[in-house]
Amino acid sequence: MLSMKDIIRDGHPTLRQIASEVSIPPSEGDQQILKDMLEYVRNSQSPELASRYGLRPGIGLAAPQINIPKRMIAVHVTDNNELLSYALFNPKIVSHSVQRSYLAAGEGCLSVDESIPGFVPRYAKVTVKGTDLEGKEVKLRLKGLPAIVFQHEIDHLNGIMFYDHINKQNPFLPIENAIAIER
Ligand code: K2U
Ligand code: NI
Repeated sequence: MLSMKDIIRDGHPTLRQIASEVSIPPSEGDQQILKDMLEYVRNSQSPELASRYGLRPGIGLAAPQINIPKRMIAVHVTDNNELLSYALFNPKIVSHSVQRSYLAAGEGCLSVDESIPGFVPRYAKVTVKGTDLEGKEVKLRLKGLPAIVFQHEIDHLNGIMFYDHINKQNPFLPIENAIAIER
């Protein structure tokens, strides 16, 4: 079972690497890693397990965060009472809206211990393609918080941290033509 000791922190070079494509069909080893990542995200949202194992709650996790520079992400998020739970190999944003969105409360990251305030501009809608644990191609059309989570996680595969997107001069500068999303 993954825990916080497996999660590398800001400053570790792996977080700034471009992660490598996973060969498909995925190996048993890669499948196990991705299953463990999804299990972490699920466990972290259980107050009992989170406190018992000292897990910081997360709604997503990318393999570089556990020092594995491979293109694998896990997302487990409830939005408007709908649960989206995905473990994907080689996720890719294949199209996106012009319109932007952002979390009104800003973003955090399991690999960043301190809070870094500011608006993080994201695409309001994205279409993501990837391969699931069974090796099947999936295509997801996402908006709202799920769209933000997937962009946050796919950024991790490209060595991008959420705070890279924050306006340095004015972190809370209103983002034009953007939807503010309350968590
Ligand atoms: O990748 C990660 O570090 C997990 C991130 C995912 C995330 C952060 C901000 C916005 C979207 C995704 C977080 O630690 S998950 C914590 C969290 C929980 C609920 C809402 C937002 C962030
Ligand atoms: Ni993160």
